[in-house]
Amino acid sequence: MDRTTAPAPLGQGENHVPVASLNSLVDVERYPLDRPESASYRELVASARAHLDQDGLAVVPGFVRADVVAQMTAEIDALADRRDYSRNLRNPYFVEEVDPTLPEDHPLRFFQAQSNHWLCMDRIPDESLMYQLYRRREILDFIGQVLQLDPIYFYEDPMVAIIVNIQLPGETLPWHFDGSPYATSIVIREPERGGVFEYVPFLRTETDQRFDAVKRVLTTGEGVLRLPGRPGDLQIFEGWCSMHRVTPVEIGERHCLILAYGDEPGQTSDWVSREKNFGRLHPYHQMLKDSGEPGALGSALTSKPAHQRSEESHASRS
Ligand SMILES: O=C(O)CCC(=O)C(=O)O
Ligand SMILES: [Fe+2]
Repeated sequence: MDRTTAPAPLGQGENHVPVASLNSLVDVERYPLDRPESASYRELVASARAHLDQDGLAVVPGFVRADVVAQMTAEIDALADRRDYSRNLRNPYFVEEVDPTLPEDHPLRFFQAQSNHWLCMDRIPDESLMYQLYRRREILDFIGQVLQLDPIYFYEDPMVAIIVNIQLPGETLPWHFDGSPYATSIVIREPERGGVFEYVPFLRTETDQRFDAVKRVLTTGEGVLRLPGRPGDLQIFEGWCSMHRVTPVEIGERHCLILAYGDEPGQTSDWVSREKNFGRLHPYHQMLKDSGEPGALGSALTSKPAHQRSEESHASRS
């Protein structure tokens, strides 16, 4: 079922009653998301926050129940013909026009082949467990607590509020910084070989792009960490300051569900980047385009979005 109306507001959960219970998705004995007042909930949040601050990455292992992960895999497979394909040459900053006087080995001139498939939200039915999980208020609140985003909102973009990164053999998302401060994801399927998430935590800061350090990562692999993506783990990641990639899948498929949130109600994304990434527009983005909204290709070279530019402990690290 496609969402074809524009702008397809999600609303912020007040009137929306998800069908799948929290405990059917997440084992609440292990992760007490239903008891935010409990000491164990506060410990869970504090531990995830500490990992995010120290390592740039918090992992909640086995967050999604194994049988739900299996059903999500089936959902993704059933929607195989609704995937969008994306293929580009890109540098780590998603900047297309680069000053030709920069040295040849400057990271801005480091263009890499990217190819993958996306399953966008407007192709994902409301009834799917992926959408139901996204819309659980307790999960939204938990992520808001870890990110210290209070209030936190569902993202309102009809294509990317949730999205699945699907990598088939040979497909890769090369080294990049995200344009948004944090990324929240759940690996649903791991390939048999390849498709490894690699990252360098806190590689740049808000005041220093650290191009020399970025260049060393790109050319020598200095400081690269690898994260074994276990299906069902929830990952909360500092994608703006930590460069990362997903290496080419060699055998099998990698499916990763990406969940987006906002610090304000009603946030959507730019139509230009949607067209560039997916080769098509949702009617909502088409409406923006037709109405003369200028749009601009998102760039991860701009400063970190304002709501995260606070007293973060790592901001002064280099
Ligand atoms: O699939 C993943 O684990 C990460 C995807 C990613 O880095 C992105 O969409 O920016
Ligand atoms: Fe990313």
